[in-house]
Amino acid sequence: MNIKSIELFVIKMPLKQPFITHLGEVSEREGIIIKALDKDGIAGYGEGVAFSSPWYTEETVATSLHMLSDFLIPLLQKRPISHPEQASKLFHSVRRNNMAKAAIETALWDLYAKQHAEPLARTIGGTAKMIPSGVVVAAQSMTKAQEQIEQYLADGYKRIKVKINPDMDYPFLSEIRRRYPNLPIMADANSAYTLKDVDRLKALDELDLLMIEQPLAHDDLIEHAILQKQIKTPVCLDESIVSFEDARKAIEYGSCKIINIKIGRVGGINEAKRIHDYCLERGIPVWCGGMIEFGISRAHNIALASMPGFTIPGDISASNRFWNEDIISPEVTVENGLIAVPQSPGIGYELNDKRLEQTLVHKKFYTF
Ligand code: OSB
Ligand code: MG
Repeated sequence: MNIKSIELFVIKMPLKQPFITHLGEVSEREGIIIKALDKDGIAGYGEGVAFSSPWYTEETVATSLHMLSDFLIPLLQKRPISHPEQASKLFHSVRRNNMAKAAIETALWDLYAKQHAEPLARTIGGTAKMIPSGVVVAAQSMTKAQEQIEQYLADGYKRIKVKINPDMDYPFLSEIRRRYPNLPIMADANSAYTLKDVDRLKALDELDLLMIEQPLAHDDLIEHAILQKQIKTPVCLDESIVSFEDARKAIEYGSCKIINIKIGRVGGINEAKRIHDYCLERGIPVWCGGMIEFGISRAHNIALASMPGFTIPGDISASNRFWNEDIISPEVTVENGLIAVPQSPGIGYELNDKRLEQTLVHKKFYTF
């Protein structure tokens, strides 16, 4: 791929308002932006989506930097590749660390698409010109959540996801359902329940939710299968799916009826595509999850979500859902609940150098 250099930028930005779940609160976001430059001066961008602390997966910004600097970039320096699909094999000797792998793999995909002067969406097999956008409400109280829902519906979002836990489930969701009888609503529990809560979860069946996301432990496919047999609401898995193999097993066991695909969590676009293709063949709907990300990752998500199996609106909201000013230009916007898939080469958004500079914590440079 003719790579000349790779640059890593660690950035930090406050969220417009804290993102609150039963696992904790995110009020400031650190992230890693990767720029892969080729010998002709073409730049591909990727984003590392691990958080500052390991609350969602075991990775952090610091572990990602370690993996990138000490293992992944040296592997690429030693053995140049000619297509981003070869990255999975190249990185095979490094176990897990999927978000670190995805950070660099997605930069290679953007670079490859730009080298071939085609939109990334088309390069990876995406067909949709517009994708439906969903938004996540993660607030401390019913009142705050209510305010946010009002705002997001006014902004044009057509699908709402709310975070739930045993202290905020049936009364909360039934009140939202009462106010918005026809709104597509989904609930995300981020593993807040155990099988002892089957009756609580069964009670949600009457609320006509699109799905319940990750009700049980992050690593338990068997108990999710037991739960799914007892509730009508489709179970969707997020944390439990970190690879194609996980997706295959979850479908075979009947652990879920829907899968949330996050490029970072599964280690890159390659693995995301494999999961997508497998699910499409078996009639399992997929949708693209979010990581409170900056614009580069958001742009990769848009390309991914243009693939035909992404039939449910993802957690791909506008840049201004989280940021006063994003690091890309133009920013991602949502109109009438839809996001236009860029038709210019690569991810179709430019890095906003001024904003990158304002939010920069430190940077590293590697030559090839
Ligand atoms: O569980 O899907 C999740 C954010 C951070 C970590 C995990 C999750 C989330 C979200 C919001 O639900 C996604 C977004 O809108 O970016
Ligand atoms: Mg989730």
